Amino acid sequence: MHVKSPLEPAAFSLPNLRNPDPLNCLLSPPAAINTAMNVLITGASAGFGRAIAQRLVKAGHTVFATARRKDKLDALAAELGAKLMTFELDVRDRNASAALVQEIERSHGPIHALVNNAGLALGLGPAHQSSLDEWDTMIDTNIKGLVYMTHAVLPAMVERNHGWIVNLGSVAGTYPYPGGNVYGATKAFVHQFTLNLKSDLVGKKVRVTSIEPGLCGGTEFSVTRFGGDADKAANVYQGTEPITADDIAETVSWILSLPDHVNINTIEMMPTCQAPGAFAIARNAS
Ligand code: NDP
Ligand code: 8X3
Repeated sequence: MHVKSPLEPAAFSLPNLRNPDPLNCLLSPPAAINTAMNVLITGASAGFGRAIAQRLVKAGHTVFATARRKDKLDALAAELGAKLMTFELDVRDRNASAALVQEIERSHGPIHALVNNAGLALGLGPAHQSSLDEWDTMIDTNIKGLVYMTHAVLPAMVERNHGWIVNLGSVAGTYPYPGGNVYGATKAFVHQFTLNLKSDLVGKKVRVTSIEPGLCGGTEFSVTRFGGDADKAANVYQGTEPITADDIAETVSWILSLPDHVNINTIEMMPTCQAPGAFAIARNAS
């Protein structure tokens, strides 16, 4: 069953991907989207979340943009118009997360897709010199916030037998690097939680994906990681051509355009200038 938003008429037709008409394929826009949907994005005030919101509104979807900084969300709403609705939300607040999902579904109809994007890294020091408060914040945001939002939307998606949950993981969840300690571990959780959801959802038309990018520039990620030190953050990208937020937005848009029988479990993406590193070996260590 394909569910349409109660707000919108079908703005796009579902492409016939099983028996494509070759001429039609050539003439169709490359990013044909299913019918217009309601999409909730966490962390939409900056970076990936903001770009995803822009991309999906342009594709005809209605976006519920959430984050803590209401002024940034308001600026995005001024740019994108009535298809973007803004809601102040700290995903670490379990009750607020559940209440917001209920309120949106009551007043605007089903949430067809959730993009669990809100997240952060704090610090790049070795574990034995790290701040426990920063570890708590990463765990509370990247793991618990994502779990709260997922728990809030999932039962209704299963009931409707339709939906998407798109999680922002990271290559840091697969490949260890010095200073990645808790940040990388939170993203390993995102990877495994996504796959475990897939197991529970087998046979359902509720799709779950973990997008796991590497070096991405042009967002606030590194500025946040380095406590607001913009110069230190800029050094991370010196001489590189990183992935951009628009690349991530395009990927999310593609995932949401796929027919009901297709689930993308995991997407790992790196810029061409990046690759996983070699094992570290300390020689003559005391
Ligand atoms: P940004 O720092 O640019 O944006 C992070 C977003 O998360 C902001 O909108 C911020 O909004 C929001 N956020 C942070 N904490 C909370 C919270 N407690 N409640 C609600 N929203 C919150 O980062 P990116 O866009 O680069 O990263 C987005 C996601 O992608 C993160 O999960 C990150 O770990 C992941 N990622 C990033 C990579 C990169 O290199 N940039 C690579 C791989 C993964 P506000 O402060 O207004 O609440
Ligand atoms: C962000 C990518 O390599 O800084 O998740 O951890 S990395």
